[in-house]
Amino acid sequence: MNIPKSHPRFVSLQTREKLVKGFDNNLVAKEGLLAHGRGEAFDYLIGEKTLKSAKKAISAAAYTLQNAKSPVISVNGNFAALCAPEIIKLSRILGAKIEVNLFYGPESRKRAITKVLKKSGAKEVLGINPKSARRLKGIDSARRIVDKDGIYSADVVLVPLEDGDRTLALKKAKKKVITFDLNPLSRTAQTADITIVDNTTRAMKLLVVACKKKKVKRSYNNKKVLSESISEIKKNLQRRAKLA
Ligand code: PTJ
Repeated sequence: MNIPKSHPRFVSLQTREKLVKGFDNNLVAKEGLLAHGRGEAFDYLIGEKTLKSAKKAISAAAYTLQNAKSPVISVNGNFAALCAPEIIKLSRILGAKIEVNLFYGPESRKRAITKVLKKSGAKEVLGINPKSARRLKGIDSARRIVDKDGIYSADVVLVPLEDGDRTLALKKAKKKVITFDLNPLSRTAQTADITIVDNTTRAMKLLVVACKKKKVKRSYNNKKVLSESISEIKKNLQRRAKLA
């Protein structure tokens, strides 16, 4: 296909390739490929660009992360395959810990993800040492195992491509949850404190830039921003349908 490199479709195809490569290299779960497919469909509806509402959420996320005492970036297979350099940059800017936490959790995949993060420059990656493992209440999946020095004691957790159960469990454990989810209606999107309705590939870059700047506190209401994102998607679709 002859698509210009700057075209969103080209970027989307490149992203798909990264996921497939991540699967071949034991970073991404089979289910992670399915999750990506769902994400692609929502990204298409969004128009494959960052919405105004997502920019508001990114700004609020930056303020919250900058003011956190013990921020943790939780990493799963898809996030590692797509955003390893940005994860490292963000952790350095914020002094945030990085923890591997998987839904489908064979230890070999955790080790492969840790290796990629270290290759990208991470000094320390939590989530692989059984001695510091603790259980988070209210979760049945492998995600319940967290590190005592990481997610277990964090006040703010950045979680990509989540499952609703863990977001709820983290909130019950009195942690602030910031998530990326292209689906504004997902349980995670609706439960998190701050939901960035955008592709991690675009939003992580913007979050890194935002966290470098001194942020001022602004009032933020996640439900309101989520409903703004739904209105923006609706308008986008109406505009595109008229053009067709
Ligand atoms: O932890 P792992 O590596 O074992 O894998 C966990 C997966 C990703 C399989 C697990 O979290 C999962 O099943 O996720 P779900 O329930 O399918 O939810 C994924 C959500 O993320 C969906 O709402 C997708 O629309 C959205 N999504 C997919 N890709 C992206 C995304 N959101 C932002 N950026 C993306 N690149």
